Amino acid sequence: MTNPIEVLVPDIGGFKDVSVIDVLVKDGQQIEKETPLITIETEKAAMDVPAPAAGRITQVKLKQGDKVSEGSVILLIEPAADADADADAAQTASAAHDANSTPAPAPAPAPAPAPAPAPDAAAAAAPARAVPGAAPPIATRADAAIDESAFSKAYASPSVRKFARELGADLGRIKGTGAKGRITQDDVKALVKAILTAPQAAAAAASPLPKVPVVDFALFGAIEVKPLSRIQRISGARLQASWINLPHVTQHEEADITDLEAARAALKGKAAQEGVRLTPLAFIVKACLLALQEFPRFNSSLDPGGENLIFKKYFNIGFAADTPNGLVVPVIANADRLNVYEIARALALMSEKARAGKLKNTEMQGGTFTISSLGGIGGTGFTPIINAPEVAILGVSKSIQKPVYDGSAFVPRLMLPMSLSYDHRVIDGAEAARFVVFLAKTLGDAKKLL
Ligand code: CAO
Repeated sequence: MTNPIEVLVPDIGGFKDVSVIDVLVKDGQQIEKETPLITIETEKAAMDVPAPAAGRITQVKLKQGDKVSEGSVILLIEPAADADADADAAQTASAAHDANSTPAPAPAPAPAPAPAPAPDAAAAAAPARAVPGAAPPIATRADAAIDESAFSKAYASPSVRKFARELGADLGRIKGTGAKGRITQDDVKALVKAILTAPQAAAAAASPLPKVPVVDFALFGAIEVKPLSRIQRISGARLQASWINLPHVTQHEEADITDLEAARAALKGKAAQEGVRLTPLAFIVKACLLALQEFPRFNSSLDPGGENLIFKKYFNIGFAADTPNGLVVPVIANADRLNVYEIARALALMSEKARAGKLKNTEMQGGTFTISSLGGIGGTGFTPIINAPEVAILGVSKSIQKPVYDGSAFVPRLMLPMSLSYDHRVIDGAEAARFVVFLAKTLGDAKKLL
């Protein structure tokens, strides 16, 4: 018998201050090697941390709700006599890992008890493999499609959260049937069953995507590898999901904003005195709101089964904001209740917060239609990707003076290029054309927007 040793949180892929959602053992308990000790929940996955050796737990150092990072002490254990070698290996390798040196040789880790992880889970689990024998393999379960913010807010017990993680079920999509709306295990099962029996899921399972070739770029010259930012990783997965799942069509149109710009120029100075930066985008948001009210289908979403259209009676406008950490989409809630000055104020306030990384999750949720404006930068047109489950997005490019024939002569007019991408399952081409024509007409009539 040896002195108690500390069992530490192993490398968890760089995540810090991760929540302990379950403590699975207690003081005095005899455990086997690989017995799950705690469950931690990163934004990507729930993971069980298993015991590095068999023995008797002398003191559990963590409780549910604690935050941990790599190296946090989980518990003290008196290793069983025949487990000393494992325990020594675990300790030695932990120390070696802390010092960033090569890990001590140790027996190859036992295979992870969990099913083969999804790609995201594989990334989270990779560091554990990089230190053979140092930390025992971690069972990870993840689902890239989970809305982490909604998941974390869902009203459910730790065991139900764990169960949902195991199945890759998004708690944020479940309406609890338990006491006070608490989500039960049966609710999670019902969601999974609904997804599995949906026709789309069957189709998706039957047609895995072909893979892009893997190239070792270093064979051809010098390279430098930099990690994507957290925002880029999250938005990248969502953009890809939208691109793959929604049949996109982009409808282009130009709006004559000569008169609107004249009106804006006249109002800009006074607005600035009141602290409002009146950019073209505020008027474009206003025009979109009028168009959405005229064409409610553009403010709808398909239900997950793809059989019903959900018309939203509120108008929350998201706008793409370029930030040093990547693309974010702040949402102006109930924008239809605001005048153009209030919209301009909201745009300025939220883009400033976005760039400072201070947007709350709630300020990026609930959007019903998105605008991506690259007009301040340039370009003549692009193909914006729909912010699914929304069904349309307006891309705006830089306005430019163009010669427009007025029936007798070419006259200079300020033209604003617009690119409307829409989900062709929900919106027909003719309706999309009507939408952009309406939008262009509205933007041509400044009085309608003030
Ligand atoms: N045509 C010509 N000029 C335009 C214009 C347009 N369509 N839109 C804006 N401008 C002008 C503005 O008037 C402003 O000029 P002044 O300072 O002289 O008034 C200047 O361009 C810069 O505007 P801005 O970008 O600061 O403000 P905005 O309200 O137009 O946009 C925001 C705010 C947050 C949308 C923008 O800053 C941004 O981040 N754009 C990038 C969005 C993006 O990355 N989209 C791609 C997403 S991937 O699909």
